Amino acid sequence: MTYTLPALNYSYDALEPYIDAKTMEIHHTKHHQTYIDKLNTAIANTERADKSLVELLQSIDILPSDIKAAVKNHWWGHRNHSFFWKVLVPTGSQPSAALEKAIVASFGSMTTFKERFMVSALSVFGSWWTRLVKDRDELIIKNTSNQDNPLMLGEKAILGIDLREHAYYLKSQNRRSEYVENIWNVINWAQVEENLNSKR
Ligand code: MN3
Repeated sequence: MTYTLPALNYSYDALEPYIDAKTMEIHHTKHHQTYIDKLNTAIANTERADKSLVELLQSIDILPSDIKAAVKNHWWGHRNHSFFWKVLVPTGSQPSAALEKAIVASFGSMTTFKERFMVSALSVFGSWWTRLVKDRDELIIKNTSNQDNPLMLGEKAILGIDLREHAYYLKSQNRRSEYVENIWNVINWAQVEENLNSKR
């Protein structure tokens, strides 16, 4: 099969003023599209080309070594971005009482959770994603590099924020903290809760 760019559930300008329309358009149509194009190129003319995304991942260890790294990076690049678009929503979403309770149980308060998320987002040089992750019965904050995903370690991401400069540079330039502070206004908490309660 050939992978295609998933449509967003909102327009490029829907997250203004917190994330600008130009950034959303370039991030979606250029950066995300490039992962898909490179994934399609990597699997073209292999017997894996007809596999679904999940089947492809499950069989990654038996892929020919010359395409394994490309499939891994671009498959996760595609999946991580698809996940990211869904945890964003035009302003107004609030965490439910149940979700807030789960976050407070692990962090003490929503304020502490956001403070620790910010520290994590700012602390690791070259970090590409900061995530809220379910690890057994606990929620933790975790940074990963490249397009690595906590699922590789058996953990489940329930909220992930893209920290590469292309996610915020047009609006915030070097001010990553401004981007992270702004993003709380457009988090889709209903989706985060769905992720928390999903099987994987
Ligand atoms: Mn990105």
